[in-house]
Amino acid sequence: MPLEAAARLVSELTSRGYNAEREAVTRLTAAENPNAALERVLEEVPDDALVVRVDHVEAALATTDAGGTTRSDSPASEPAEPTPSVSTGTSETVDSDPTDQSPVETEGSSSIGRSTGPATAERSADPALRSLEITGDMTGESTGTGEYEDFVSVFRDRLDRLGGKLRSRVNHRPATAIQEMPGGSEAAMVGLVNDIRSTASGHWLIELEDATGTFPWLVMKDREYVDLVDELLCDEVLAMEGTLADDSGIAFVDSMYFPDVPRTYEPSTADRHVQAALISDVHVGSQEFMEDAWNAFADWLHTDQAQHVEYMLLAGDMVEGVGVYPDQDEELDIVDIYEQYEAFSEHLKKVPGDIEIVMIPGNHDAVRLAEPQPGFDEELREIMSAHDPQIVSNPSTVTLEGVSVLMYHGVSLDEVIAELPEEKASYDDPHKAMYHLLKKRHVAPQFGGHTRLAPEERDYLVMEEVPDIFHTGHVHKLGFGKYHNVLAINSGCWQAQTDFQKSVNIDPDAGFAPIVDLDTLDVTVQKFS
Ligand code: D5M
Ligand code: FE
Ligand code: ZN
Repeated sequence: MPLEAAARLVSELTSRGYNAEREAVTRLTAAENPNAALERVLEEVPDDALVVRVDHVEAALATTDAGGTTRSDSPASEPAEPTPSVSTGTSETVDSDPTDQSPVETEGSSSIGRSTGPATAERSADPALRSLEITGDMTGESTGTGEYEDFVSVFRDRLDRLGGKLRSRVNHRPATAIQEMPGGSEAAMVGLVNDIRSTASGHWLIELEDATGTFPWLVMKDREYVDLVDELLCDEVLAMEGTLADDSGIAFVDSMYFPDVPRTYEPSTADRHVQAALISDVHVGSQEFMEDAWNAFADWLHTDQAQHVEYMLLAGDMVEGVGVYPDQDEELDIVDIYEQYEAFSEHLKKVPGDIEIVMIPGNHDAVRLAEPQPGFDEELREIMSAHDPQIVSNPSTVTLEGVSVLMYHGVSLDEVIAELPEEKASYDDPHKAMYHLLKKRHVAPQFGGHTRLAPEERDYLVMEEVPDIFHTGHVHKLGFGKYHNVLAINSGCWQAQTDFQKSVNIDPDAGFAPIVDLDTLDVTVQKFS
């Protein structure tokens, strides 16, 4: 079983809301039919379990012949491909199809520099030229009580706001009104994807839901729109147009529309040459935290070469945290969470004091795991106060000299990568997974049994405005490219490969700092490892 298969199994597990014990993954990959074994485990694992443990796997393997003789042809058995360590998405062609079948990236200039750290220079930035505004920070605004009504209002808000981007594009009717229309009528609906099923004859049935009810839409296997079905996620908002069947019980899809980013979107740029470092996943407190690389980065920031870097954005996982994944404690260098933040603060102090820092939390940080995640509490803010960073929620938007940057840690990327076909989203091209979030105008569309979503009155995860830059982390892979002129950039990490990542063949891009020119939105990658 190639190691690639283990990574696939892990992303499949994560997409269903489970973390995994390393040994559990090893057992699963060793089964003769790992996919069948996985399905069996998922059926048998208790509803409230968050972690798939080795005993779950053993129990499932004992009660099944999932170890049987046929090997599935799922992607899990594909051979591993050689992977470039940095993916910059410069190779795709521009697609002018107005139906928007696939994300498009345009070529941005980029280069990778090996930073050796020339002599330290005086930084001469003029803070008076700067501007930094935060929007969408929900810290202190949480209204959720976890009650059923909160789920109703968060989805209603999502449908209202994302539906608003679609309603002018189709002649839509509520689900209940469509049910009453005569057979053969043309109909259109804006709704949340409630269910996606394949039919016995290979067509696709997509159930859309709006405030009045649900209606089933059939995508025929020979229609052009069938190519879009494999990128749909449950709970995303879209519009469908089609023809009602004779009995009006179903409609045949003729077109599909996504909230999307307009193809003609023109991002704002800064009026002067100024740069921002977009990083994430520092993981201080882990034995794998790459202190030398971090120090080299901090030293470089003091050099002439970095004199235009006036902003630093940190997209989560400042520290390694405690108890985030099974067996994580075996790889901790600092076991106390507060001491981890104290150490992180010391590392942050090495960054030139005049650089403006904005940070959001990630899944390893000491805030609630469910998204949106509020910014750190007072005690942690106090620990990190030396550099006076702006600490805001995950997600939040920061506008730097007119350039809006949507910062989101990126946990949903695991899900997008697991659900979509390899060529549309993969760990090697994390920015392509981000394109799908832009197209859906939502940072974490899918709400599954275990998806960590904190229902609020408002859906803070909706991308109301198109950002000029979309910045995520989490998957520990560096990749960037443009989608309808929006720069999508997933920063790498400052943590070398952990034992778990090794066991599932995740090869992180560690010790890179992507630097964005805010006047051109060009990216340069500096390497420090
Ligand atoms: O996760 C970094 C990446 O590694 C992200 O793609 C999830 C994956 N990962 C790491 N450890 C686990 C376990 N134990 N189960 C499932 N997935 C895992 P980060 O959370 O940023 O460290
Ligand atoms: Fe991380
Ligand atoms: Zn993370």
